[in-house]
Amino acid sequence: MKEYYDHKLIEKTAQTYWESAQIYKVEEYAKNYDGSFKPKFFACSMLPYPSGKLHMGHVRNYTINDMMTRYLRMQGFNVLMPMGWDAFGMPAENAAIKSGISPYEWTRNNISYMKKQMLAMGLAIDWSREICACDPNYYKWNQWLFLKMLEHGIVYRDTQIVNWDPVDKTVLANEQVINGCGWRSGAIVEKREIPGYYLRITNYSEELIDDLNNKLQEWPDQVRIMQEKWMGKSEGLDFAFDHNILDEHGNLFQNGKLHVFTTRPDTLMGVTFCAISYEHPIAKFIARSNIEAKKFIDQCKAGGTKESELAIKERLGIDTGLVATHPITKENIAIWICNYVLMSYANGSIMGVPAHDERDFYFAAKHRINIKQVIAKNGKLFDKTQWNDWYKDTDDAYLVNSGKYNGLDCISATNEISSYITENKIGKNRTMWRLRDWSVSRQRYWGTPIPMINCDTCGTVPVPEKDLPVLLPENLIPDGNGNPLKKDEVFIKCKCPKCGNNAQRETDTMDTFVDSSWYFMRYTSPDNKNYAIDQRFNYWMPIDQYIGGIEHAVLHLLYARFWCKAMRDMGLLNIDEPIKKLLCQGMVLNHTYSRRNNLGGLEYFNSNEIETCQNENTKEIKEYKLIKDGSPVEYNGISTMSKSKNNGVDPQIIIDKFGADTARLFIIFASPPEQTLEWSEYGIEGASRYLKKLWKLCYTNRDMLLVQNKKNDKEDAFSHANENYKLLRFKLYSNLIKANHDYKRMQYNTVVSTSMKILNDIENFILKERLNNNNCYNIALKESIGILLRILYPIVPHITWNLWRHLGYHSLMGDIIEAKWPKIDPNAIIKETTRIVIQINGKLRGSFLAPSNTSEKDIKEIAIKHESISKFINGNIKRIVVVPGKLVNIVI
Ligand code: ANZ
Ligand code: ZN
Repeated sequence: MKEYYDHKLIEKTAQTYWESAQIYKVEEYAKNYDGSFKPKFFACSMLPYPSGKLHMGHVRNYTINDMMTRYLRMQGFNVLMPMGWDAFGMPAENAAIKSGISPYEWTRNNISYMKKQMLAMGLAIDWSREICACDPNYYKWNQWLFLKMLEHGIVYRDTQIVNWDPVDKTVLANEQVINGCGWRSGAIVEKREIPGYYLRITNYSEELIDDLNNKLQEWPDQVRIMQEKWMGKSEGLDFAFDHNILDEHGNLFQNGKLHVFTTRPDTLMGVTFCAISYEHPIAKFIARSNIEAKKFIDQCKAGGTKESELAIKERLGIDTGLVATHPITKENIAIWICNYVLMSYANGSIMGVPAHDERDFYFAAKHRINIKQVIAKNGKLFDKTQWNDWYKDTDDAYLVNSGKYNGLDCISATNEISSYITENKIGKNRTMWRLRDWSVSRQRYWGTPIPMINCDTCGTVPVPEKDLPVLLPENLIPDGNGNPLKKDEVFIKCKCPKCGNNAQRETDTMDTFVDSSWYFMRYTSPDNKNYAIDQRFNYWMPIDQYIGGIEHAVLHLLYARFWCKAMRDMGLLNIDEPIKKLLCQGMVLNHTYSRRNNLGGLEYFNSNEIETCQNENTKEIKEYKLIKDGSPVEYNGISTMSKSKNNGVDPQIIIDKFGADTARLFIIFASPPEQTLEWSEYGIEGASRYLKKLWKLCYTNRDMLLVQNKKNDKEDAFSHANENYKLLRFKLYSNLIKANHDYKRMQYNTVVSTSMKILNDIENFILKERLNNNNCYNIALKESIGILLRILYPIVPHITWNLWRHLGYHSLMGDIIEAKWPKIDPNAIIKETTRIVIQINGKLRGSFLAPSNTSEKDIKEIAIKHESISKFINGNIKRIVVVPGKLVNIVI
């Protein structure tokens, strides 16, 4: 055992052993010594994208997961902590464009570096189950599942609208469109309609919402609310305005019906215009003959069409000059083309109620369309020149200017108007969803090839199951000019499985969210060559604890839920939800510094480039300077660690300098898992000091700790137990109770503070008792350090694993990972002894310790014989008064 804490040696020794003993490999149906089955626990982190190296967010995520895994394992669970790589996706293609390395090579290099880092962190990962999305053994099953879904009608083909860069002749992802222009070419991006594949997630809308509330009670509310909003269920009325607009063949558009959806049927009498999307068939038709309309539509096309983009846009529109008939009043209602009506929602056309819908209000005000109040509230005055939020309220409101509906409250009016509409077959009640089917085709190279073949005679034909996987060529290097698969003859050329003629392979690949929708299932059966998942799935799934960032609250976590339900319905598995409990760890924050450069842009600096200048007297920070040039920079407060703010801390530097245990201890101690974590150099040093102190204490007392206590030594110790010994045990077990409680509720940061208290208590005990160097002392040290090491082990596994061995615990209780979690000694936490004060004629003369249940008679006897008072009494005692558990007063 080395005298000083040599983190490099300690961590290397532990990791080498763990690897050689395969200590984290888990098998299904693991048993206890008595033959009973251990309960299983599947603890999983969201798999990382192999971007190059681990960042602090990863380190935090996996440390929390690792701590949970180790703790539960000591609690007797059979715990699976797997890891994988979300290895397909755009950054690899971008890196290829920039540096000419193939996405395959770039990804593989990154994975091997990041895996090394994870090993250096000492994570308890079962690497035998490692999954990599770009490995054919994995994506083969993406393809297989895709084909199954096609068979079951969950996959279908339809047109999709994509961003088309006319210069680069390529489809762009949304994030490659910057201000409406291509990121590389700068050309104005066009919308194009091309065929693509969709997954029918909307078939599951109801179940996805219901289960959110019924089955996912252990998910954070925030995530459940975000998913619910995203799915956007709304109940309303779908009905039509009649019109007689003819198309080029002289037929009525949509049978003379302009369908609209409203959640406010009670406002029907307040309609003063109708509006259609610029993508609506009537709008497109008008554009052929109406130059103004065409100009307006082109203008809409150029801008973004995402809902979030539309929300911040000015309400623009153009009057078509056409009209439709109000279903109740039979008035003519003007039809406008508006930029805020979405083609992708409901019917792509709306009834405009400017008095009670804020968007319609601003639109009408701008275009001088009549604003007709139909909802009123007592004591409120309606002002047409200004929007007021009460205009949209339904509580305590009633109808006005609405003919026979006047005076009704909003609910009754909604019911009556809806009944009129449905009874007269003008429309129906309808539930509308914001959720769209999932478009999974990507016009990119680095993804799972969609297993379809396009044949001139037979159309689209699925690749036969026996021909899977459709291998993705690994040697291509994208140059930014379209999908390289399109130019790869070897890939494209194939025979049609139906007619045998020459055909072409589909070059679109799958959205990478497909990979992440079920990878965690594959962890259960990673080596099965014949099935995506096997019976081992039933043992491990569902995930008991999933850990990851809140940024995945919607897409990933919704798709994963859908995927599981779709597999269930295809008879592949029998659970409804894949994830029982979810934890979203907080972000890691750090200080940010910046300065404007010559070009006027902001330049950010890392804290290790900054020097702080303090006022000599007050010690207050006066200014921040860039070390390099000595000129001042501005301090911008703390914000999320990110590349763009240059405020990241490289975990590798911390590991090299202080060791993984220090990094882990700091991360766990700095804040509870769900909260944000503020990075602190000072905190890191504190964590390192604590570990050094622990090492030193164990080193100094190693001889004592190595003594093999015999059973009668322990009995002996109890009979000689003094006050300090009992106090130490009392505190030790009280702290153990607290640590247990905090472990269970995942309040990991306070487990660390409890461990710090325990170490202090041990140090204090040593100071007081060192000279009494007896059996009692040895036993106390051995017991308390043994417990401390186990409490700390899940957090700092390397140092504790080493100490456990060096101090001989190993030979008594086995490897620390298999060691039983310490049990509470109920005797230790009873306050056994009390201090009794001795008074003579009411004056304090001494005290002594006695067992709490000592009888009055015994207390009197001890008091009389006590050395500190014999000199006062000389045998003439008049009376003795005992207050049990507190004092003895001797009257002389
Ligand atoms: C008249 C009205 C009056 C409306 C009123 C609201 C308030 P949610 O709740 O999100 O489902 N709408 C319908 N289809 C639309 C489309 N394709 N693009 C843009 N807006 C559309 O929204 C339903 C409401 O959004 C509908 O109810 C409709 O405006 C509008 F005081 O009809 B409402
Ligand atoms: Zn064919």
